[in-house]
Amino acid sequence: FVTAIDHVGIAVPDLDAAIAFHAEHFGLEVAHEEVNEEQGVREAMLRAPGTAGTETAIQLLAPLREDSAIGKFLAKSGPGLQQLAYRVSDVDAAAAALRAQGLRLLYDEAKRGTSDSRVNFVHPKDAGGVLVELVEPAKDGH
Ligand code: V0V
Repeated sequence: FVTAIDHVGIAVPDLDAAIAFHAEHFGLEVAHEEVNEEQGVREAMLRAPGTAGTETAIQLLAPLREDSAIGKFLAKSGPGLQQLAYRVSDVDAAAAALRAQGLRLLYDEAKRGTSDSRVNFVHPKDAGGVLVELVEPAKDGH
């Protein structure tokens, strides 16, 4: 049910500084920026120049609060890779299939992700130490 690698997420203490770093050294461009209050993040999606918008993105995640997922991750592990996100066509079906295989999903119901996508996560302890996100993009093509 995975149709693509949607993005790789990096926890950063300062979003603007991280955007500038990736632009200066790697030439990545900001395709999208938003605040997700529920997740406690300010985030940016970066892409290589000239790519159409469906290729794998780099997601920079900065905490809005110390007690958020990213705030806790930074306190414990410092800046670095925080998640791997698989694109799926139906996040509810994907979550149900993985639950049936004995993996723990973090949410009973999908939550709102970037650009009105619907997301759920596999617990990192059930996925080889990797926080795996499942992303169902919004139907209007965001
Ligand atoms: C924690 N652990 C990780 C981890 N975070 N391992 C790999 N990758 C990570 N990102 C390890 C941690 O070191 C512990 O290992 C163990 O898992 C349990 O951690 P914990 O301290 O009990 O739990 P917390 O409080 O650190 O929470 C971990 C979880 C939390 C994964 C439950 O981060 C969470 O709810 N994440 C999902 C939401 C999220 O990440 N939101 C921000 C991105 P030891 O020490 O016991 O061995 S928002 C987003 O991506 C959006 C909006 C989007 O893409 O659309």
